[in-house]
Amino acid sequence: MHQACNVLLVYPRFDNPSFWDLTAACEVIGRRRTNPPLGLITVAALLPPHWAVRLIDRNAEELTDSDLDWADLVMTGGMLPQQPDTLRIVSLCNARGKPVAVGGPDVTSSPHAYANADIRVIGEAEGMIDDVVRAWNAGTRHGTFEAEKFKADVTASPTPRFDLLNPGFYADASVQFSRGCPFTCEFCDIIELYGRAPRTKTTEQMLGELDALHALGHSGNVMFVDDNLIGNKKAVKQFLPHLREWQERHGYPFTFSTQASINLADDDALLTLMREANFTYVFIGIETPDDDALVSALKKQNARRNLADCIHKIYRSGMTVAAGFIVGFDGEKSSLAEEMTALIEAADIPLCMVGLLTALPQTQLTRRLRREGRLHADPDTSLFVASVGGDQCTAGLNFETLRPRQEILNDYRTVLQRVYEPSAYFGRARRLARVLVPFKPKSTLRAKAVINDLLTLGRLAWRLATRQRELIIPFVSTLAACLLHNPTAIKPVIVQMIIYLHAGPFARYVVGQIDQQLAVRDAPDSREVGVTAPAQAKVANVA
Ligand code: B12
Ligand code: SF4
Repeated sequence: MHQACNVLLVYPRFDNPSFWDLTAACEVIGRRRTNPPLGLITVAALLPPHWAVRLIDRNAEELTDSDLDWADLVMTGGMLPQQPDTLRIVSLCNARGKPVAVGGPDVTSSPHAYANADIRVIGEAEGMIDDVVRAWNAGTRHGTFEAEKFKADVTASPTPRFDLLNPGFYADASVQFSRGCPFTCEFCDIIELYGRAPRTKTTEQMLGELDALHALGHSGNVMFVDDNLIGNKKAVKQFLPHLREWQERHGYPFTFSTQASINLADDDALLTLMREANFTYVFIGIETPDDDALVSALKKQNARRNLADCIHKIYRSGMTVAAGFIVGFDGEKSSLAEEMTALIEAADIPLCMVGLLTALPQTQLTRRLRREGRLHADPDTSLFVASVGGDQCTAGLNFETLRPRQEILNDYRTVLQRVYEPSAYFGRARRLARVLVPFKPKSTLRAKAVINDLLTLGRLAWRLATRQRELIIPFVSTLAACLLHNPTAIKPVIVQMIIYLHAGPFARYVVGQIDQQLAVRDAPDSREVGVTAPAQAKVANVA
């Protein structure tokens, strides 16, 4: 029997401020969030077609009583920093007697945290959601459904329900080509959640997803949310020529961004294919310049190579690089702050996400630290977010460190302070402007895009004039240098500058939080462990 069901998908709020919010940058471009909830809209596409589905993204809009009244079933869940709000939504539903199902990466890593949800879905939804629907239709309102690990057939994943999104909310659209990564980095939860054998969608599927976005009127940036787009090089090399043809056929409506491992720089053919498909931005996990630390963290692919040269090679193929760095690895030397700052400067990377090493639930790192008796609270059994805050900037190092903790915290604050000094950040943006060789496809001029760019420039000028005047000189001088030396790089360089509106003040906020941690530890009665209390304070108008 075809039972109807009203499903309300709710994407929980991120409570703590983060480098990744890019709040001020989103405001300037007139959007509310960087990315849409691709997991939930994928789940929506897997539900029976006659079920009515609505989506509320709590990061962009309010969840009201009437939304909840409409629903027969609420489905929610997300990533680790969303755990507190997911639990809030569960409580809200429990209080109203409204059945609630949870799923997504954090439910998969920490199912014990979600014991109050009526239905728990652990793992990837493809191939498993049918069981949930069957049970629902049979009248079951409680249960835990667990997918076999890494077995979901992504070639059977339907086009996500992009139509459920309010396009005005998001800076980027998102698609996903592959799940999983072949490397073994000890701290990484990707390989635990999605496996080490990357599973890829077909070319037809991907082009179908782009057709759907295009038909909905989307233009601008599309993020390939793969953790490592080049995890299966053979598959991506087969796909990219088709992506280029699609772009040519449609007048290059999209730029693309993604995440990749550093060995991208070793492959000229791959760089060319990405350039011609119009990839303009890539995030790379560099982590640390310290070879010993890289080896101890099992990130050997980054060790014993000239990392700055690799990044410059990527710039020459037209892609801007943002990078992740981690402080606090075992084996790290006391010269870390100097070396990390020097690498960031030599590689001319403006946007660097620098965090403290965190033992995440269900990772090799957590298992090793547990064996060594070094965990402060076990992330696999405790309420991890409650114990560390779920934020890897101010509340990392949730274990006994090998180097003295103060030394690590001092190094961390030194790196953040130096690389986010306006003169340092804008200096790197100016050097980037000289070396970047952007791809200039013969794209169709779109009135909507031009109007959006003009509005962005207007909002930027207004913000600088009214709220961040100290940045007027760095902005204007960087713009002038770019126009003088390499006007083709103007757009990516402006983007880097807009990002600073959030990243600069946020870095200063983190430095303040670390100073507080250091002050507590330096106090005569401070305990040796446990100064990992989450920074509960909000970044009140950081900008
Ligand atoms: C894009 C992305 C982001 C975007 C934002 C995305 C968004 N919508 O808001 C940005 C770049 C901002 C971001 C930031 C962060 N992210 Co992030 N992110 C991703 C990434 C790369 C892709 C997410 C995605 O769209 N996946 C595609 C969908 C289809 O997969 P999925 O979400 O897993 O959904 C499937 C299943 O989980 C399930 N499912 C999902 N939801 C639900 C709900 C229900 C009810 C059901 C039944 C099933 C279900 O069905 C789907 C189909 O199988 C993932 C990694 C990954 N491969 O997924 C990390 C990931 C989710 N991020 C993660 C983390 C930790 C972060 C950060 C904290 C960064 C950091 N490392 O410090 C920040 C936090 C930001 C903040 N503001 O506080 C972790 C989460 C770990 C965890 N255990 O929860 C992941 C897994 C990777 C990682 N290790 O970095 N992220
Ligand atoms: S390269 Fe990135 S995604 Fe792959 S295992 Fe290492 S940290 Fe995880």
